Amino acid sequence: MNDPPTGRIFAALDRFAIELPSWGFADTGTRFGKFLQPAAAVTLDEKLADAGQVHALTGVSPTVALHVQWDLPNGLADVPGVMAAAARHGVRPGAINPNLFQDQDYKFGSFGNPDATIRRRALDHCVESVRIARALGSRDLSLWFADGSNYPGTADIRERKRLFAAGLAEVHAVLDPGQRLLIEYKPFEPAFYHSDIADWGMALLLARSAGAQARVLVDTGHHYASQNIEQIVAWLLDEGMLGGFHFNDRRYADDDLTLGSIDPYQVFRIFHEIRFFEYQSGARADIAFVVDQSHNLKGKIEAMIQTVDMAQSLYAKAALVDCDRLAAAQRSTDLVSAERCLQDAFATDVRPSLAEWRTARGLPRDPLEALRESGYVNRITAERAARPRASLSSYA
Ligand code: RM4
Ligand code: MN
Ligand code: MN
Repeated sequence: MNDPPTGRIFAALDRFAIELPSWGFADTGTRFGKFLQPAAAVTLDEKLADAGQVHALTGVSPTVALHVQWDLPNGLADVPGVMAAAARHGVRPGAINPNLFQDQDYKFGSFGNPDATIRRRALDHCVESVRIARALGSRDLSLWFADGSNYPGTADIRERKRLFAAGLAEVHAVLDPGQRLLIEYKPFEPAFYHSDIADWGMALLLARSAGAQARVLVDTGHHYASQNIEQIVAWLLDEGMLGGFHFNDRRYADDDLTLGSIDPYQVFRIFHEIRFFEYQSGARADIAFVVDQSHNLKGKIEAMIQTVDMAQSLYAKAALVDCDRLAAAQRSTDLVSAERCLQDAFATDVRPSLAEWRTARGLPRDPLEALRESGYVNRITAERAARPRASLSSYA
């Protein structure tokens, strides 16, 4: 095979960015427990410092998604501190995630709760989160709901659907013109009988009814095992309703493993659908790429650099699909040629070009190696092991 076209790879990498989740640097775990890491971030300053480290070494992760309850427990009052910490660590606040699932009040749901007082509380929290996003200069309010029920007959599914539609419209009404409402879906967990926003169709209907600035967010881990995620992506693109991703990999359920660790071809196929859409429409898809992972066993900063590196490689591979050839092969139903367009691109080793791109941009050729050589993890391990952990109370 010929050498990969460097120009195409560089052009793709120049426009690629991926947002990191603040909670990806904290101790998170499974429902059976957490394995604590001495280097894990506890404070927001530590989370932003670690994210800043990933961005300094990769150059493509300038923003950090924040969870209001975990990162801004005092709400708007925490905004100046967050801004100062972000600036100190060379990153910016990204998507703002209200927390509508941890408080005891939310036992029977938030927007779908039969109790109007609790629904009000959830709505007020979202409205405050929009204000926080505005004050931080963040564009996206990213909503995930744990709402649902565990047993047949225990919830009025249609009534809850209407409550969700009303609640989302109310939140949408307080957005600034440039802001967006991203609606994430998930088929099960923590609810095990019905989830109020269980799939992309439900999220799409709710986004449509909420208002013009609402979009669907696809978390790659939030599908049944054999579901065709790239088809969902293609449909949402065609409807102008794809707002963003939460990237992670999985083998069984919502495993939150490192992107591409189980099935890199899946991620490649998603990127390909986006690139093919852009090729055919001539428009740039306005999509937020965000990581949503929980590294229970791996070192968190290393895992995050692996993720960014994997995302860049797969995005670069997707840019190598010869779209002219592919479109012609599809039109003439030359199945094997069409399929090979994808397979050839996926099989191309883009690592040398990626290393070259990094050198050309003044970044380390191998960010993981650079992290190990920097001594950063050793330093924070010593520093953080020395501080009291009593304040570690929230999930992340
Ligand atoms: C959910 C979902 C959300 C994330 C929470 C913590 O499964 O993926 O995006 O914020 O977990
Ligand atoms: Mn998610
Ligand atoms: Mn999830």
